[in-house]
Amino acid sequence: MVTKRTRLRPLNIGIACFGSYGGSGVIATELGKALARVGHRVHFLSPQLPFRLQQAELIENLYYHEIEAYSYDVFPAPMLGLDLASHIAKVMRLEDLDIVHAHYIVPHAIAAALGRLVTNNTRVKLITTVHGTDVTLVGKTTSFYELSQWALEQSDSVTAVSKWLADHAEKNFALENPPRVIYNFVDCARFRPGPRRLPRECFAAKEQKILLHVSNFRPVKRVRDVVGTFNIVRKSVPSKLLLIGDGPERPHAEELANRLRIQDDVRFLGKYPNIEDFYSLADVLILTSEYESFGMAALEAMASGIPVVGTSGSGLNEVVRHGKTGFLCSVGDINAFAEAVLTIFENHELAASMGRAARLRAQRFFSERKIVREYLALYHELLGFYNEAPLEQPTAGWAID
Ligand code: GMT
Repeated sequence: MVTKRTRLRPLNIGIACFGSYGGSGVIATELGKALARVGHRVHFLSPQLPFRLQQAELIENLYYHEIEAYSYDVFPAPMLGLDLASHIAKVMRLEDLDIVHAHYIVPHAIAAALGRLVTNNTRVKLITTVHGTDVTLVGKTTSFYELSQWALEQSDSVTAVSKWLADHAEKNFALENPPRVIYNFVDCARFRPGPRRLPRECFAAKEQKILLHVSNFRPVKRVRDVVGTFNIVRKSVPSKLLLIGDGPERPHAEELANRLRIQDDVRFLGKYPNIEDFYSLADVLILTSEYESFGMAALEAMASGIPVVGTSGSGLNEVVRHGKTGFLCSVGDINAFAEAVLTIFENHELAASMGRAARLRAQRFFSERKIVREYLALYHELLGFYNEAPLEQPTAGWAID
């Protein structure tokens, strides 16, 4: 097929994403910032200023469109998705968008598809990146299934953050074509091994190891397994558990720590924006999730040179290499998690070599430069700006164990 050649020019890109804490919003924001830095005009559409934008340097080509949910007495609840669709339509028209990139199906991909429908604009291309529970949970509910499936069908391209998630999306929504896998990325300059950026003595004694957990404390994260694992670990190696983030499971995890009488060695530190500071202190990151489509915390830890102990059987298998950059254990098996953590804590050489391998893997497969280029190649391909062969799909074997 011969594709019309069009001279490359800066693109006008709309990004619809969540602004609060969470991996999908982080990736969307970092992608937008990276695109703006190389000259594209990027319009964020979100109800809250994405938190990674709050910390951003001023970038000339970045715009933020706040989506305010209109409320009216007879509305039973605000209808944010509709406000978003309307704003997307407006920005599409006024800013002459080339691309609308929705991160997470509900409500972003649905609103983007609706926005394009009302503008009757067939030139603008819609890309949906599925991130996780939009496929495995929310999009499957009767509330959202039909609209989610429709939004994916309307998208000119659907991408998934892992092969595992691409398979689930294809199956759950009976997609004609499997989503293209474009992995998440990390800024390897920000997340890097190196000098401690916080005083370690404030968190642990000299002889103690530090086990770190980072999440949004939702049930899928199984944070109580983190506490249960630590309870076993600390009996063999003096250590502290630091937990960063907040969410509905936090009180249950705190209660468990109290019940096990280990609360003095477990610190719940809440939300913290400069998370790289904590990776610079940690000896191991632990993620005990029921599943992760990807696991951003694992990648950030790896880039920081920290081995990861996580669960096997989902997207983490594509991020962490079992036995090389950490260990993967069955969901819920806290004895296996503890053994894995202790193996790393007790073997300095192994810990160091895993940390080095983790850093190299993050740089090689998940660097910002590599992945942003993959997204840009996709944009160009959809707009007919390229007539080169599309980038190859990663196949089992290069990022997947
Ligand atoms: O899908 C979610 O639960 C929310 C989402 C988020 O915004 O944090 O998390 C998912 O997307 C992240 C970014 O792509 C992934 O790193 C997480 O693994 C994924 N969460 C799950 O699959 C549970």
